[in-house]
Amino acid sequence: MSLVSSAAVAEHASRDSCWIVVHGKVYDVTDFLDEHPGGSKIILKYAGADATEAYEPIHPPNAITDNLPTDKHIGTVDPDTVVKVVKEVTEEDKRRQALLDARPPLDEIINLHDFEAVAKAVLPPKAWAYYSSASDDEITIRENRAAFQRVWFRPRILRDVTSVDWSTTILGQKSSLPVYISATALGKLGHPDGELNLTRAAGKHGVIQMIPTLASCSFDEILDAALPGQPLFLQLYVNRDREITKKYVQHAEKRGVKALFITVDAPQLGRREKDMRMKFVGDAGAKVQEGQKDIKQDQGVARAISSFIDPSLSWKDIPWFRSITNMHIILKGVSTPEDALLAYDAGLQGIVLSNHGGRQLDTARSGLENLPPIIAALKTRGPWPNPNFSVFIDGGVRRATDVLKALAMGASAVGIGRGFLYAFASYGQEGVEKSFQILREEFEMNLRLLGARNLSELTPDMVDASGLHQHVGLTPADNLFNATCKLHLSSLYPTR
Ligand code: PPY
Repeated sequence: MSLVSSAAVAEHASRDSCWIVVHGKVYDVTDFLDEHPGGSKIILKYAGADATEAYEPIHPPNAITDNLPTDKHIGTVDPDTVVKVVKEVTEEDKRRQALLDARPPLDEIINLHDFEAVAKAVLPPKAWAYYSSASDDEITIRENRAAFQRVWFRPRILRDVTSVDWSTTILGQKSSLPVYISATALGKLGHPDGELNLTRAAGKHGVIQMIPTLASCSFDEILDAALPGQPLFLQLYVNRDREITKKYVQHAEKRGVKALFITVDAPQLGRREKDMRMKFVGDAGAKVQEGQKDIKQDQGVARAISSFIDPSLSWKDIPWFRSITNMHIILKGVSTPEDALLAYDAGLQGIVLSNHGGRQLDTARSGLENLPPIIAALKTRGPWPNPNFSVFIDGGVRRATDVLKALAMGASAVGIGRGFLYAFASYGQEGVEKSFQILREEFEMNLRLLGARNLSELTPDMVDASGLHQHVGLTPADNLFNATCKLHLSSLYPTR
């Protein structure tokens, strides 16, 4: 590859000829401008210059090389011509650093809610908006927490709970917790190591990570960070170009991924208004060019990059997925007994009762509320639990008690997305490890208090879910969070 001087790159700083530098390589993106899922405006902001810093958090490293024909790979920037700009430390940088410095020490973090409070304080506003946002009026995201509060325990006593064991098997893979790390996208918005924080912590503690299609790290970087034999699952957004999906899925299987979770609740992305208001792609200062076709401005980071997802996906595609992989196939985002039975009858290996963390159809019911009718429907096909079909739930899970309720009601395991995301956004890998430690302690204590020595001793009669479908009345306030985390936070960070 030829060496290109910075001055030569700078000559291509317009819509008619647009070169950018990413990771020291020069690319001609002129013909790609209108195809960029995030719109042309954001690329033009960096026309003739280095775009690495903006590119990094929202693209895997290979996105540009995979999408741009090789004749558009111009060369390598001549390092001798790069003017080393001492990056100006802005007021915002200083403010963030002060917030990071003021984080409570990890041993003061005592539950998963605490990570959320710290993440809210330390994350750049755009990252917080993207991660925390949910659709429309954010009713479903609140309902996900509220639903757990409508299920009450019926603990049993005098059962010799000296030793208790909360380990399990998820889709044939050993797991130290009845919890897996659910997929959340764009990890580098929250921490420079992105999803690798999760991979490393999960490997060390015997927890299974579901890799997101839209990770900031590349799929192979994540696999390379895993320990030999570390079980991993893959979340799949199905591409309009099925060949891309086929290659991706088969590559994952070759690298040893054990299960494919196909996202089925996002034919179009929900309106996450907090994210949209951040105008992620239409940043102030972008060079607005004459005749620019840019319909993708001001819509938030998620909507900006979601156009590759195929809304035509249907039940007819299931046999095709079966034909391209031997991995377990699970549908992520099921809400009704009707669809649960269709998935079962299609020969799939499981479903996730999920509303996408409240980010898709607002006022959709919680996974927990959908669990009893779905288990009842599946029981018409044979005894439950069924070793060949798993039912997972996710959404709003922050406590071992949440997990134990779902397991008692028939779930096979439970996914946590934001809980672990906030742990690494605030403290990196150590934060994730701490979150596992917190959950372990909660499982140990709550299994004892419930009178179950292991997960197979959790039975439906250990919960009273009779109020689960009662939607009347106000959503209960998250009292503990309000009373402790927020107050604690406001004393630490009076400006937030
Ligand atoms: C989400 O944000 O809810 C996602 O599932 C990830 C995502 C990110 C960007 C585009 C589409 C989906």
